[in-house]
Amino acid sequence: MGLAEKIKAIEDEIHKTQINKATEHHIGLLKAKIARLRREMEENTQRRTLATGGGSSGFDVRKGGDATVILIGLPSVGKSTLLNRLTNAKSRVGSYQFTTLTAIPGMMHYRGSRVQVLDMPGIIEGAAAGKGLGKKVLSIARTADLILIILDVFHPQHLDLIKKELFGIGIRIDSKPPDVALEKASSGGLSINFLAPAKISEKLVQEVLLEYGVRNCRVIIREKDLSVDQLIDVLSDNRAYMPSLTVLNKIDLVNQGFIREVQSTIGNDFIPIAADAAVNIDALKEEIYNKLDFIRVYMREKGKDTDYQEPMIMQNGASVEDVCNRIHRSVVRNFRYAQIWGRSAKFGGQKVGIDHLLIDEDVITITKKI
Ligand SMILES: Nc1nc2c(ncn2[C@@H]2O[C@H](COP(=O)(O)OP(=O)(O)OP(=O)(O)O)[C@@H](O)[C@H]2O)c(=O)[nH]1
Ligand SMILES: [Mg+2]
Repeated sequence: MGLAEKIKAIEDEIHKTQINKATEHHIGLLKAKIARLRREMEENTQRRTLATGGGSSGFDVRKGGDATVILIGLPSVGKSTLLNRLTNAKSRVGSYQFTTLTAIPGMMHYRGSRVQVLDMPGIIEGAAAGKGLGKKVLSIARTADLILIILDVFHPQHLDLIKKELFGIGIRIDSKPPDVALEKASSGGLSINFLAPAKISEKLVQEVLLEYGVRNCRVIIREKDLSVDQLIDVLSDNRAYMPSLTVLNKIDLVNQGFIREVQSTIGNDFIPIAADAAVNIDALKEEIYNKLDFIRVYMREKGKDTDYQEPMIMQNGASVEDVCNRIHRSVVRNFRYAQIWGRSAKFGGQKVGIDHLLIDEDVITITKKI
């Protein structure tokens, strides 16, 4: 039996099994088996592509800007129209499906930041399993900093489908990696420590670990209500955790009442826009900017005025070291101290070390060793 058939057989078994307390354990284990077989199948395909010299497995996009945002949605929802509104790009717009066939980049300039926006071909149900260009689209989505889910005002229910496809390719939107630490060892067996109540028994944790070939390991579970799916995510180590925004396009075709109706049916926050007529585009830019959690850092060269024209755009949580690395690799090596003016400093001109964390609109001077 091939891998695909094995997976199918286990999936069938899960479908046939009623979910209750008595079968929970069994189903958990079957899920782990499927996840492991899928990974094996992925690895085989990758090996085969390499062996046959089978070109690149994705679109050729060079990353640029301070962050990358990707537009994901079904065909004809208005992704290309939106790209053209947000950036200076000119992606082809068509009244028929699958107008866009590759990744088209554009640069959005907003509040001093440069955000790369990627227009993508539309995805359809089964994308994660390889339908259409789905796999290529979704694998680029994994490398983005933010996913914009674009919905057509008349098909808001597609949100579930898109979420399912993203999930299927290993993307976990709007969630953090489960707090589970694995300290692998060469002997000593498995020791499992629950530091929070979980939905999964110690025995199931053990069996899932064994399914993944982990025999000697100290496991520390801090995640509250850890499920078997989350444990599988931890063990699969190819999951991408990233934020998302949902956009409802073509609102020019409906009235306010209709939009409120959508709000109550999809139970998800969204930003209503009309890409074509440029309605609410600035509000969307603002949301994108906020979601990317940028901070602006102004450079002041020793003895000179602060450069307020071109702030350095960093992600929230950036340290002085990150700023140094943005300037040049050699800066860290020659770093002596930095001086800060702004909210992260106790007083203007405070001397700080390389680990100091910056806050939006800080001014910084870096002093190097001579
Ligand atoms: N009424 C209305 N039509 C829109 C809006 N935005 C886009 N359209 C139309 O919707 C159709 C599809 O637009 P595209 O931007 O090509 O859609 P897409 O999502 O890029 O489509 P694919 O590349 O095929 O996946 C075109 O006829 C657009 O003119 C909008 O805000 N309102
Ligand atoms: Mg398009």
